[in-house]
Amino acid sequence: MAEPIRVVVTGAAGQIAYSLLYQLAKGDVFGEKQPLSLHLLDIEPMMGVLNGVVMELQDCALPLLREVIPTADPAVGFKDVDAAFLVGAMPRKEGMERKDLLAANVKIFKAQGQALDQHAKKTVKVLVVGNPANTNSLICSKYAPSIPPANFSAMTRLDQNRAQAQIANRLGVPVNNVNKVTIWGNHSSTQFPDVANATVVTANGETKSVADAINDQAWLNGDFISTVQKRGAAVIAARKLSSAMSAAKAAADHMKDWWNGSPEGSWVSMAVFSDGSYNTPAGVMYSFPVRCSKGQWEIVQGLNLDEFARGKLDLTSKELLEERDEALAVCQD
Ligand code: NAX
Repeated sequence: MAEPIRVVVTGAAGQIAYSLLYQLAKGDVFGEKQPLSLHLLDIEPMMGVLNGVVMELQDCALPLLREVIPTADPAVGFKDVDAAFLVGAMPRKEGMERKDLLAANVKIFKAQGQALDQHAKKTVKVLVVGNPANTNSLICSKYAPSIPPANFSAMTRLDQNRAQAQIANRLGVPVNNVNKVTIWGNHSSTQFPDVANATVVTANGETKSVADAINDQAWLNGDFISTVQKRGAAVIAARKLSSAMSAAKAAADHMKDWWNGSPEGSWVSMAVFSDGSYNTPAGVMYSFPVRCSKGQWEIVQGLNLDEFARGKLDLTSKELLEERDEALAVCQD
């Protein structure tokens, strides 16, 4: 059997981590033959709660789980890690805009970037979930200069999964019949869920474009987009808590595809450093359609963007540039 890998989850006493840790420990992400040590990082006042999570992980009796290290010390949490799920942050409350969160959370990600730089493996793959995820990831990378920028990403997979599910439900097909759904830009209400290139295997086994199968462009350009954009807020309004089970599943999906390769013949959405592709601002963490192979991602090139799409991409670019400038100002304070 392979040597154990080290995986850190921050915010390990929180609600997303509670769903994520089980998926990691049972092999859903790194494979059923890959043993692992879990590093659980949270803040000092949460150590009692975290101890309960450790007990439950033990009680799951999972053969791949070789070691659990609960800690409030980033030097211990990030020591020699191969993969990092940066979930810990202040969650958005009902009525709170993402911008309100930025100042508080960016400082956490600056400190965690510095700790990753000092203590993690240089090959570590970092997935930022804590909001504002794209900008937190950018700041984290900036303060971890010894780790390649391509090793940092932020999560828009929940948005992709939400979009895929909306299309699948409307067409009455299983969700994995829907392929090539793209989330562009920021994980926020300016994101652009785009199905212009998406395909679906219909109930009678035919492969069609989603646009032809749905045959309702007004819905695709209207309610579909706003439902996906506002889904997080809708879950908060209903549950009085932000998405957790679905967020954890999406984090697992994201890392699994990055680590093992994305599905053949399709692509996935990940926020990664923009290289200016599709006239997006180089240097911000922008969600693109990507293909992953051998642990590397590559932006899918050559997709056509009509005027409607162009406007949406530019809008989310503008927000990401504003967030970047605000975050850099906070970090210099
Ligand atoms: P919880 O409040 O349940 O858990 C957060 C945990 O982070 C707490 O245990 C807290 O003590 C810990 N924490 C705070 N500061 C920390 C630090 N400096 N180091 C380590 N741990 C720290 O929130 P939860 O529902 O788990 O959400 C976590 C984050 O995910 C939030 O920022 C939330 O907004 C974000 N989300 C991102 C999503 C995405 O698609 N990118 C979707 C779901 C979610 O809203």
